[in-house]
Amino acid sequence: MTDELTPTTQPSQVSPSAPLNRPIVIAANRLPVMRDDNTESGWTASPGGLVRALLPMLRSSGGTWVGWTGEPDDNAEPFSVDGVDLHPVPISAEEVLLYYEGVSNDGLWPLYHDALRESTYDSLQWNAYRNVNERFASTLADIAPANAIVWIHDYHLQLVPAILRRLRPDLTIGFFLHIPFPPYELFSRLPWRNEIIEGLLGCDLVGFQRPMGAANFAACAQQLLEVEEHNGVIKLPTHHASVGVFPISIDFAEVEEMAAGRATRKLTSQIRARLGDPEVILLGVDRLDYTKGIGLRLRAFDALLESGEIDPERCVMVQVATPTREAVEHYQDERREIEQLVGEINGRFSRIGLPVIHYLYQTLSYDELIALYRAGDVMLVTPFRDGMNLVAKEYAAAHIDGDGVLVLSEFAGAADELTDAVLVNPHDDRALQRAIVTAVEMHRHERRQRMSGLRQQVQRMDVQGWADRFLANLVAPNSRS
Ligand code: ADQ
Repeated sequence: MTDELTPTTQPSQVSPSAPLNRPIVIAANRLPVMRDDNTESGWTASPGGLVRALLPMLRSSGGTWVGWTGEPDDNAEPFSVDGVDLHPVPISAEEVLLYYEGVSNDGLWPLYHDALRESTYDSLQWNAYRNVNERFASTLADIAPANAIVWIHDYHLQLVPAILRRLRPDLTIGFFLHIPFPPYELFSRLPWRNEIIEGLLGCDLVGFQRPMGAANFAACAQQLLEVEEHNGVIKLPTHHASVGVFPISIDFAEVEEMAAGRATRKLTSQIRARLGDPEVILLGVDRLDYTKGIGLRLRAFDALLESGEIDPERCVMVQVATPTREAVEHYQDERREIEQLVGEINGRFSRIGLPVIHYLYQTLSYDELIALYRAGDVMLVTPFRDGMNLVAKEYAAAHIDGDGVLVLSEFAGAADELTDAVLVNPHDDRALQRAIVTAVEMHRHERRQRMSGLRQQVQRMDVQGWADRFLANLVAPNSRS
């Protein structure tokens, strides 16, 4: 069945068109802002490439972003930040538990990531998910101007497209899934599998990070709803739903500019000095999520210290783990396991004043992060499964010195594009250890050659290009009925 999917298995090719001249409304679980008492509105734009790519577009199209403020029971009125209109959708404290922590982060997240942890399926939670999706859809139906483009983001809002199409058939509706879409064998476990596929098929265009996600979705739609897919288009009685591949990226120019700044250079040398000026700094930067394979890389480092293949007097590891989803039990377990591992390894291989692993359970500022990337000689990105992984791309963009080695899991979406990384199957412990040694020992000439390839790729396919390509495909005639 997936053989018919060849046309959707490459990143979509419709080139970015002229400005769309149509209002755009974005919907995502979270609004792109954080509370900030130092500003007049009390809000400031959140950092991150996605926000930076989409906000200017909203500003120029007079569009709006619809989402939750992040605070339970917040009935905030619509407001503006930096010339962009923001429309809050209220979510109650109970819905945070059921829709957000429950279905989204304890049900869909593990299932969509290879079922790495047991998912919770609970009909009470599902009712809350449906209610919140209905609320988003009716808010969008109320505020979207006639013939607007609505672009919905991620796994929290998979029912919104179909509900919205029923309410407002004049709209052009797109959806982008930031995480993987699982194969039928896993997806079919979901008690609400048909409802989700029906929800997504309400779109004119459904976008995925990798060809496999697009193929899995089309296969699930064919199996579960008996629809026909040809050349990436599913013909439905009401409209045509297209399926495409749009690998997300970062704002390359911005990261490069930050990396080149004097303050960053100073911070980078301070970091190296504080780490004891080691020959090699190995770096990991992730949300503390069980999908990211933090434990795998710590165990690989441990084995290499034990065997003597890595010398603790030459190499140190820095692992930054951002606190995330702390109310969900799987995340509490993961944190305990990682912190125990760090303690055990440091206990055996550190010297007074010189730990072999520097572990931070913190959210850093973007400037600090870029300085850290610059300081890192070897970046370890070893997820079991990841939609894309922007850290891998940020690391390459930050290395304006043209040096540095990226060790990258084949199971991150970024592996499709970043073929100059040292690609590895992180489930294979010996292969992961070998990849780390290869990176540490790599000759300067090869490091520079590979880094140049990585940087060219990320520069060529940046986040603005991603957004332009998605929108150009969304309004292209072949994606509409
Ligand atoms: P995430 O799972 O959050 O995103 P990722 O793509 O790596 O994963 O993005 C993380 C972002 O958080 C990066 O931009 C990074 O700079 C930032 N970050 C990480 N640690 C930080 C820290 N300690 N302090 C401050 N910032 C930190 C989901 C999917 C990914 C997909 C993205 C975008 O799971 O696969 O790449 O969406 O589609």
